[in-house]
Order: sequence, then structure tokens, then C-alpha cells
Amino acid sequence: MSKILKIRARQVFDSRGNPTIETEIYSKNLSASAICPSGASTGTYEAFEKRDTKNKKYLGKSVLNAVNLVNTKISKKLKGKNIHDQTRIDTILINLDGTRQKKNLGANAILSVSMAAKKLSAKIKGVPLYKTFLIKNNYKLPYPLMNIINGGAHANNGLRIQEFMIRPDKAKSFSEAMHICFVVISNLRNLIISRGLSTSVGDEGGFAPMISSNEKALDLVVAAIKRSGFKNGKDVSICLDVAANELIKMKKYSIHSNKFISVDQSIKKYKKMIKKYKIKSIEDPFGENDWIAWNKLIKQTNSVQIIGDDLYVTNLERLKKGFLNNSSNSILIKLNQIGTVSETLEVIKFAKIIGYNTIISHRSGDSEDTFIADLAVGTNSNQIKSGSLARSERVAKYNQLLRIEEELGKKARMNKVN
Ligand code: 2PG
Ligand code: MG
Repeated sequence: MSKILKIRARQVFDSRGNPTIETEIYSKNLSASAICPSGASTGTYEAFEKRDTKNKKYLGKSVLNAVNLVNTKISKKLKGKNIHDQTRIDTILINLDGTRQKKNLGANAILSVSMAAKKLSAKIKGVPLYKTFLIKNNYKLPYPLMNIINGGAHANNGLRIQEFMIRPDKAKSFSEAMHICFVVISNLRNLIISRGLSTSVGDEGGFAPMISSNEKALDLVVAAIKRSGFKNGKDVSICLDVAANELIKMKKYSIHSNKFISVDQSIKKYKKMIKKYKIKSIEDPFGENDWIAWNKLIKQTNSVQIIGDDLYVTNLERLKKGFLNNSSNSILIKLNQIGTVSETLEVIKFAKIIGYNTIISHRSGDSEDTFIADLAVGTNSNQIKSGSLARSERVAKYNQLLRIEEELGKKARMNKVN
């Protein structure tokens, strides 16, 4: 047993320059800290993010109230508790809050404590963080889903789809995966320059050229893959996050153009796009309440990975509902959608039981914290989404995976994607 001696939270800043919370926990002579990320295209059912909406100093965005709650209420309850008992720590946090969406303390306050505790426990035990989750041996590295063109709520270029990603399926190791992505991204940069467009990047490090049609973005990605000497759909696969929650009006969707069309018409367009561009994965193809649309799509798109993000919000109840409804075959995992490490692990465990792929994800507002890289390996998740090869908060996670791969040495294996 190692007792928690001190808990100290502070306001720091995320990659968008918005305030966020960092918590540091002390036990023995050691300490560990964690920073909570923050989304832009958030689901309604996500756990609550506490911000000082009435405080004008940071335009309503500061988290000083959440910081104060960690330094007073939470600290008082957790001091003296065993740092190695994550379930107990998280249960105390959940009960102290007492609401379904963590509205009293804020999921940002709670998660920063929960992650910091997990990190400190590993540090005291002297084991790497990735070895302290669900998997005890045969560690595997996840495939990166690199978001190379940014649109939607993550850029201001008018692109309807939020994320155009590549997955280097050909890679036999994580370093090779990084090499493939590096080459495709370098070629994409040159292609964008040759079209006279800007190579400035969006919130997740992907290029955000002023193009407003999905097809034009997809054509660029296909050309970059080809120019790199790879085969689209075989060596490198194109994956999308539509974030369709942002594109609904009266049950109609404006995914494929500015025009709002029905679910059935949207599915037709999806099928065309999947065929033409050999798309292997689509996240949030429809809205968070449109269970019927999801089911219709999955029945017509056999081998495509359909991922629920805003649909499930890393929430066990919603995942169960999705499973019963046959809504998807995969789930995106974001710690701050639910608010504690323990609840996140419960969701991952259940997803594995029902045979869903688990894709560990960053948020569009992120930080230098690399917790999710270790989480991906430690839960045998076969993919990780951490933006492009640009912006240090994105690259930090990939760099951590390179370190883990090196540490595993000959034992390092790549996970499988289907
Ligand atoms: C998503 C995420 C991360 P945000 O929609 O999957 O890419 O974006 O954090 O803005 O919700
Ligand atoms: Mg998403």
C-alpha cells in the first residue's frame, strides 16, 4: 500500500490555447501528473466538462472552479487512500460527484485525478504504464489512423467531412507504419503546394487546404498514396470521421454536399464513395440518436469498419444499446467522454467481448500528455487516432509508441486490422 499524500491541480493550456486542468498526485517520494483533453465536436451524451462560463477573464473558458474542486473536496476524500487501488479511487470520485454525467465536479476535474493516479501507481511499482492495464503479456502495437486532411469543426475550410485519415495496413512494425505515413504526408504536402493551395494545418495537424468538396480531398489523398508507391486499399487504407452530428437538420444530412438529403440517399452516396475510394473505415456516419440509420448502413457495407464515437461516448449503456441494435462493429474510446480510467476499461472489456474493434483516441484539443499511447498497447486496441505527423501534442503519442516498441524489442508485434 502507498498512501496518497497530496493532490494538487492547476490550470494549464491545451493545443488550441484553451485552459484545461492538470492534476499532480504525490505518494512516497514520487509524483505524477495528467492533463485532461477537450473536444470540439462533442456528443450530447458525453460526461460534463466544467468551465467557468460566467467568468469573463478567460471568456468563460477557464477551469479554475474545477481546479479548486480537486484541491479541496477531491483532495480531502482521497488523501490517505491507496494509490494502487484504482477502482476504489475512481469509485470515490464517481460517488463524490453523484450525477450521471459528472456535472458536480466535472469530468475534466475527475479524469485528471484518475489518470494521474494510474500513472503514479505505475511509477511507484517501477513498471511502464502500458503494463498496468488489461494485457499482461504479448503486447501489440496499434495501427495509427493518421488524420492528414482536416475539415468540419477542426478547420475553417468548409470541408464537410471532419477527418480524412490514412491507415498504413502494410506496416509490419510501428516504425514502419510511421515511415509509410511520413512518406504519404510528404507527398501530400507537395501535391497541395503544386495546386497552389495552403499547407497550413488544422487542429489535429492535418492539412486544411481551402477545398470544400469531399471528393477533391479524397482525390488528393489517393494521389499522395499513389505517388508514394503504395496501393490504396491494400498498403494504405483511407478512413474517415464524418462527425455527422454536426451535419444534421430535421433528420436529413449534408454530408456529401451543402444539400440536406435523406438517410437512404446518404447511404447510396456512402456506398459509391466506399467503392470509388476503397474506404475501409467510417466513424460517426450518422447522428448520435439516429440508431436506425446506423443499422441500415452497416447492413449494406459488409467489410467496412463502422466506428461509433459520438454515438457511444465511451459509455457502457450506450454501447450495449448499439450492440443490440447492430449499429456498428467498432467503438472509439475517449477517456474524457466518460471521465474515469476504470469506466473506460470496463467499456473496452465489453467491446472486446462483443468482438468490436477498440480505437483509442485523442481529442481535438489535446496536450503533451501521452496516456492514450500506453492505454492502446495495454488494452490490445488495434488502432489509435492521434492526428497527423504535425503539432507536438499529436506526435507525442506516436513518439511514445515508438519508445514502447523499442522497449519491447524482439517481442514487439503489430496488432491486426481487418
Ligand atoms: C473526434 C475527435 C477526435 P473532437 O471526433 O473523433 O478526432 O474530435 O475531440 O473534436 O470530438
Ligand atoms: Mg469522431
